[in-house]
Amino acid sequence: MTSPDLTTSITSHILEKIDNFQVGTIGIILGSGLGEAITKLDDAIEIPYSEIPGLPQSTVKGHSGRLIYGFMNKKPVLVFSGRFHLYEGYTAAEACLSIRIMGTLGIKKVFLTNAAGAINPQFDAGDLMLITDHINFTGQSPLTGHNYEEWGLRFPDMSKVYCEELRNTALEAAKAVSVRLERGVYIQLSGPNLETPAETRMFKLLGGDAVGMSTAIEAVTAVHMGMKVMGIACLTNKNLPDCMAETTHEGVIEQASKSSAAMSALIREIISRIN
Ligand code: 6GU
Repeated sequence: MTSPDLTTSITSHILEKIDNFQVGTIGIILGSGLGEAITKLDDAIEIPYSEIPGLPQSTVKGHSGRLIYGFMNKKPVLVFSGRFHLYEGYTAAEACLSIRIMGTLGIKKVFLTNAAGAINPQFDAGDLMLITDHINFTGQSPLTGHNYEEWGLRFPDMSKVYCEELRNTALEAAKAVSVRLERGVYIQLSGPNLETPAETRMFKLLGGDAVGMSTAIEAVTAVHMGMKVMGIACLTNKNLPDCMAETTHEGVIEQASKSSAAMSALIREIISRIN
């Protein structure tokens, strides 16, 4: 169970190790295979998840499980390298604990990244996709159960989940660093199995451009806490219902890792443009 008491106890452990934690810190969650996307932070402090009591350990290969605080172009960032997924058995609320921690620390802007399958046939493996909106197809909400008023409203609005200003900044930044950045709707599934051709066809009909196993519930949690959200999917494979290629976790990680440099350049440029 997550609660303000639990997150406050976790953040006090974190703040013991990060004594210069600054107001205005940007929060970042790195998805599968993207652990290398943020390596060179100035004055970096690294804390393995295993050293933070109360934090679940991420069990997936390609997720290194550490918290990194440091500076990028003099701007403070807190990076969760490794996330918690529904398919590991966590509840939706537990899977979003990183967001609750960020909110409790006073973080107001969060960048969510992930590895996703492209279902828009115009998109290529290796492209990055700015998330314009999402469909939470997991059947679960991270807000199920008691609502803590100090966190947010019982019935939060979801009409503007992905901050328009951050999206515009991302598009300008992508141009500046010559990174191809598609735009589209991300569908979150619970996983861990990938999709059948019939499911992929359905998700296309529903208006999806990419599918994955994270992010939407985190975005919901962040909006619940009043944070501004940006999402970037790294498209690791094409999911075409009428010529289905096999997708392997190893292939996903390999492609995400190849796209880490572009993701890193883009995030750095976005951060340099944020006041
Ligand atoms: Cl094709 N599907 C899902 N659900 N998640 C993925 C993926 C596909 N590719 C990377 N992550």
